[in-house]
Amino acid sequence: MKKKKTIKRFDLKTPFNPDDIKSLSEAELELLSEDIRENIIINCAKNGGHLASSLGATDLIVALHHYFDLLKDKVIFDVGHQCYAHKILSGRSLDKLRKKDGVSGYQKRAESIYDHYEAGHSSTSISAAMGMALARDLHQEDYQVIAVIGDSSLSNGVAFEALNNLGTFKHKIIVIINDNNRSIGKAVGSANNYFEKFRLSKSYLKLRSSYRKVMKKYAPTRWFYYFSSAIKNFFKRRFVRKNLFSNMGLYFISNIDGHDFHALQRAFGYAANAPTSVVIHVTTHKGKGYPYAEDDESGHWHGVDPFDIKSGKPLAKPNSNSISWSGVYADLLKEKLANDDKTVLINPATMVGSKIDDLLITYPDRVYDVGISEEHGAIFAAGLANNNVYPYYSIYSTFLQRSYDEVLHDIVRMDLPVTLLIDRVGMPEDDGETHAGIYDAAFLLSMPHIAIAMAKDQQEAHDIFKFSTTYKHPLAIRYPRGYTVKITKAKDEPITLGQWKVEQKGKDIALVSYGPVVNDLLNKYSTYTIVNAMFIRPIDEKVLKSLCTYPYIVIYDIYGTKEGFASTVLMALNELDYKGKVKIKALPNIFITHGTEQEQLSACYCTIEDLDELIRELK
Ligand SMILES: Cc1ncc(C[n+]2csc(CCOP(=O)(O)OP(=O)(O)O)c2C)c(N)n1
Repeated sequence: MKKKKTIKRFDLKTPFNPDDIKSLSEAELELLSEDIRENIIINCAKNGGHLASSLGATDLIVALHHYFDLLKDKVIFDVGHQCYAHKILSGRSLDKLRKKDGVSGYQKRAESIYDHYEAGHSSTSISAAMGMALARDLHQEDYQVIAVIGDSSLSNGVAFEALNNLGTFKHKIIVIINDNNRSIGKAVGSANNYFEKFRLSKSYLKLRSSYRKVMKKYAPTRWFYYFSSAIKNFFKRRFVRKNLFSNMGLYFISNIDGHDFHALQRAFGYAANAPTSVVIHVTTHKGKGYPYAEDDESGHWHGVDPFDIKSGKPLAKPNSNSISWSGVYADLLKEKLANDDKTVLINPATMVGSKIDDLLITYPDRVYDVGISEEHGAIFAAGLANNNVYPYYSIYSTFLQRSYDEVLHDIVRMDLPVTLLIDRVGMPEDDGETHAGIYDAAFLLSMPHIAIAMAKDQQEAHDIFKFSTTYKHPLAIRYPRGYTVKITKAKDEPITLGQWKVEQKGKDIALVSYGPVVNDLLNKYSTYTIVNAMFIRPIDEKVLKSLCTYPYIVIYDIYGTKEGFASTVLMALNELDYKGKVKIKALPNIFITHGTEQEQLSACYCTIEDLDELIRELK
């Protein structure tokens, strides 16, 4: 009797050997995928991370590792947040995912020879793949370059610019569109509607997965399954309609079920052997394998903090005495939208993180999620302001980097009353290098006259926001991740442009800082003067002048690089001909690897203890 082959499970507690995947059967690949998903769930529950995207892309990544030689062939994952299975298959452990000394949450060249490019910001993969393909051909080398990009990342301008070039580009790449019909939350815009034509529905994917399982179980049905698939594909290729991609001159393969290894391998086969660039449209189910994430419409499971696997509840207990900074500004926006029917709010694809997604439903005509379109969002705001509607542009500090030119060229140059609400200022924490919120202050300060403010607590946030409602010029309001003490009701304490506050009067040393860390300084030091520079620009010259009698002035900034606020104050003191000694503890202009806020501040020599040491050395 023929011995039945027993299929093994995969012990992913020890590093996976990348070569082992090559000999696996389709049934074994399915089991491997299941085991990888389980490992991803366990490690995201422990460390937090981009759970839903990574679960949805697991089968696709397993198929890529099985078909291609990913040491030689170079795969670029757009953003990189979905590549956890790739990390596991290239022998890495997620045990300390996004923790100090653990693996990063994105592709990272220093981490593995299987990571050929890096990202964190979206929509760069096609351009990068094209550059790498041209370099390959100039070097007369032979390998595939593959860009894996999500449907929402594809809707960004950078990706479209790349596709526009790709149509006439002679150097072959493979683009895989991982279409799960989701962004962080709901996918938006007409590009998303366009994919609807090709998309396989969730229920169809589920049904097809069960059908596939049943049909593949026995030899005769297995044979019928493959035969009928081949006939279907033959006709599909002949009768598929002209579409955006084929009109651009690209070879387009659509309707691939991203959880069907057989279909994926066939599509990869066509693409690998095609003489020109190929775009493969793959439908996947975001969150696959974890029911809460599978059914998630809100975007909660896109990126999560540590949670209990069984209940899906976050491990951190809510604290009724505190409120997140995003929540503080979301509440202020809520009030403003309710009381002023000319207020418009714009956000590029981070509504969930900034806690303003519910406003989309309440004010569909005045609240816009423009998708991953940071440049467009800024100019859209400029257009509104130019026609006397004063918008709020809510955006993460790190993604504002994408809008640099639009803020400078459109908003600031025309002196338009747009208020930037800059979320996630400061240390990038788990996300690391690509997501630091520390560069915006310096680059905004390089532009003429845009006012920049940051509150130390909820009351001040209220005051600064109120100020924004009457200020008729460009204004940037910055706020960090994390939480602040919740107040029941803010008082109306009007502030003026450029106002600083002397929070505490002392002697010998004047400490100048801003933002929530001012509270820590007040807790730590009772004998020094502490100045809260609520406006990073314009600076309060009157207060600064009054500090010139001190022998020492110490500038402390943990929310921006030293080229920003610290340099501005230093130059102002120079103009005032200050005769004392100035010391600066501000963030160095570096890239900061993932870890906790404290670990990162420590790596920047910018903790309160570092400040304390500097102060002790002064005396
Ligand atoms: C330039 C930029 N803007 C915003 C983000 C935040 N972000 C990370 S993933 C993501 C959604 C990506 O959706 P999609 O490409 O469809 O991939 P999925 O997670 O659904 O697999 C967003 C908006 C980013 N990384 N880069």
